[in-house]
Amino acid sequence: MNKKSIILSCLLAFCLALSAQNYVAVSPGASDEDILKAALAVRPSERQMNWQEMEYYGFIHFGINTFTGQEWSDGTNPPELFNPTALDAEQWVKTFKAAGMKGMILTAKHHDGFCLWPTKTTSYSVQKSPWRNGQGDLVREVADACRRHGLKMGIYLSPWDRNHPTYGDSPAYNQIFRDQLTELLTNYGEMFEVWFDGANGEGPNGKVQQYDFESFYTLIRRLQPKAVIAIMGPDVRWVGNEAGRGRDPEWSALPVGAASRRTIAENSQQNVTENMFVPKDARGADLGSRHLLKDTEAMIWYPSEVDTSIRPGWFYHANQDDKVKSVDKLEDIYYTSIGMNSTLLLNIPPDQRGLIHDNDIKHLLELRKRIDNTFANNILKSAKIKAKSNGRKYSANRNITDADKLSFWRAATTDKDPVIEFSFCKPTSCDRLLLQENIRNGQRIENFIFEVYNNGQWKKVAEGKTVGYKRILRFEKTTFSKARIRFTGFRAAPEIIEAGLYLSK
Ligand code: FUL
Repeated sequence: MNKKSIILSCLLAFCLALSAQNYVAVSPGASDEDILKAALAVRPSERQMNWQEMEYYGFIHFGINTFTGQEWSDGTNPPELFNPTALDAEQWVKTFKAAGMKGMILTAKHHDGFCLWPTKTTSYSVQKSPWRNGQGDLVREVADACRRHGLKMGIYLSPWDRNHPTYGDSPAYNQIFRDQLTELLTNYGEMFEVWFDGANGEGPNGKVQQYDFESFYTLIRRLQPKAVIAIMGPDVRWVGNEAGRGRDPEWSALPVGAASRRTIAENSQQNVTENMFVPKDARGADLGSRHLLKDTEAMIWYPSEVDTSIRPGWFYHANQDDKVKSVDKLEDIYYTSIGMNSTLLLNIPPDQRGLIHDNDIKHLLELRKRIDNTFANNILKSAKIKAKSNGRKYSANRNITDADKLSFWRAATTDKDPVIEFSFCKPTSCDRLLLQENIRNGQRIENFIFEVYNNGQWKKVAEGKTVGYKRILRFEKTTFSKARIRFTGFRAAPEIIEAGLYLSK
């Protein structure tokens, strides 16, 4: 790009950021066409965009359960049990960095109510534990290590609290929860994500707490305007299962009902002993295709996050040391999350020493190696690229292989069958297609087909529905000297920011 187009692109991005709207109202009785306009008008906010670009980050589940072998404890375990012998947050952060992750989300408080920082809101915390003679602050240690190594930090704070005496007395507990948020969001530097779990296993005779979520959101926006609020929150959607799988189609532009807290809570895991990492409905479900938009009051930008654990449990259990997910399985998860228009939040639970186990580290590093090797060489860089049509000033050519977030190809608005064609001087092999849509201008693509030309004819190799921020298709290794992508369904002229063909290693 020359100087002038760089300045223009920056200006454009600035204007878009100012006008980005992640909520677009639809008037009652609106026509299909008007609803579609709203679906196209909805855009990621700047904080959603920054979060989406992180792609891969990790969870740390660590707390009182680490020392009792439990997944959900009821808040009665004595705090004295919390006693890691060699805790080293640096080791966690270095492992995440080496794995290629961009951030770390720490369970500051899980459902049992045990707080990993010396909070003023309860005595059920590290202060009452022997760890660092009751002087420890794990949130501080993680925050410091993250800053030192350039990893972003996020906080998981469970709304469900099985220890706090005020839980169930709605106004009193809401104030406690706001106080906890205030402590976490003012004393530890910048946070990129606040994670609110929808799980609650109180059962029919349990306590009923009416959470004042709106007040939690207002507080977070004030204290940490850059942080996204996930799951029981307006910015980031739980993909709907804990098995590491996104959908096809995976729409980020969705009818507002997708953010209903009631539905999220109802679908959240209710009983950890059963079906924990078993895929539920997410695979087949479709949340945002055209026929599902009817009667919506508004469209929202609500992108998906895939959360899953590297082990069978969220917390560490020594008897799961040989059950760390295989590198093949983790690689598969990479493709069904990051490769399916979602971010990946992979849980790595430290052990009772307070260290990440060697088995987990080995698989994480091996995964990174595979991904890095596979995506090191974009074969398209040596191709001649030609689009059937180009929107004014948006030619396919180098724009889609230049790794520039702002330069892109757009098909002409009149083109009913947009195609980008690639030709190579010699036969070339690949088994991965990567596409990134210019989501700053909304999510548009509904269907696409990848074809190669051999023996005088075009043959379909793979196809997908949505693209969104990033889509990766896997297929059998195929050799060709000409290939093309046909966009067979779209809501407005497709815009591609990056495209790549790769051969897996
Ligand atoms: C679930 C919780 O119940 C699990 O224990 C874990 O924290 C997971 C990330 O979310 O809803």
